[in-house]
Amino acid sequence: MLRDGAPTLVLTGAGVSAESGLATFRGSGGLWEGRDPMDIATPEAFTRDPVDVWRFYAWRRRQAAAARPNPGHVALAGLEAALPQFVLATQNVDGLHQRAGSRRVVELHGSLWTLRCTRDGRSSTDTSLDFPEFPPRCSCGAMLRPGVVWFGEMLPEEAMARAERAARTARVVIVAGTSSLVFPAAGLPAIARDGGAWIVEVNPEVTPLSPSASERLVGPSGTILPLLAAALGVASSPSCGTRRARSCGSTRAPARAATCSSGRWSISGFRCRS
Ligand code: BJW
Repeated sequence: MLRDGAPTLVLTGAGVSAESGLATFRGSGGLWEGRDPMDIATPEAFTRDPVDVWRFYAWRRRQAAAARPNPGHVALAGLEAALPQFVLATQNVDGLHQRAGSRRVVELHGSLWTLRCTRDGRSSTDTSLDFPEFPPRCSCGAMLRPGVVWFGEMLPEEAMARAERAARTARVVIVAGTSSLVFPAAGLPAIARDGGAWIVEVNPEVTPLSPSASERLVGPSGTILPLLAAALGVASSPSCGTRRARSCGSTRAPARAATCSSGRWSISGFRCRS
């Protein structure tokens, strides 16, 4: 289907950035291990202690800035260049997809690199790593907040609408590096499945999506996604992550796919379950 240029939606989560050295949210070594996420990722927490919340996000910004896109990010940028109808919806806020060369990125949970005025709601891009004070202030004097989506907040309307549209029209959905626990993002594959799409999950662990996935590619996305791209003739060398990826993402390479027992392809070396 991918070789035929079928409309494709990719949904990514924190696991895709794990091999760039960024911690995931849940599981062992998770970002909030030992600390309840609800302590930090809620508007209530920000109201209660904006300085604490801001110190956490300032640390996240420094981590993300120091990280490099990994071969999984680069492979997805290559797929975008190769597929005419391709949408990448990410729950990640780190900006690594864009730094790998992806252009059609829908940021469902906002961005670490956007700040929002708590008075008038206006957003601006800001990449600074040091703030003169916590919380940082807007020019109007009001507090700025991180431009991310916290629990209990609505997702950006346009981003969600684009992702839902892509889910309704997709024939292939690749769900990579997400625990599929957080809604409404976790509901996108079901929308696509109801429309008859083929759902491929890329994850070393079982998730709530696993039983209903059409195919499971069990392993790290930094290995599997480049093989998937290579199977389509799109190379994504690990070194691409440190360069502008659009040029290297579009290089042709020999395919390395084998046929799976389910009648579809699988990637040699990885388990394929349907
Ligand atoms: C690898 C790997 C490798 C590791 N390769 N893989 C329906 C039912 C129940 C509840 C709700 C519902 N609808 C809405 C809700 C409430 C809530 C929700 O979903 N709660 C659940 C916890 C149950 N949702 C919301 O509040 C959302 N808002 C909303 O719906 O508004 C309307 C509404 C409000 C209230 C009630 C009803 C409706 C907003 C959600 C915002 C999420 N925000 C966060 C923080 C963003 C800012 C920040 O980054 O700080 O987003 S929480 C956090 O979780 C972050 C992530 O984007 C998100 C998802 O996590 P993700 O990416 O899946 O990471 P992990 O760590 O969970 O998983 C990593 C995975 O990678 C694992 O599976 C590993 O195995 C794997 N992995 N290494 C591949 N190398």
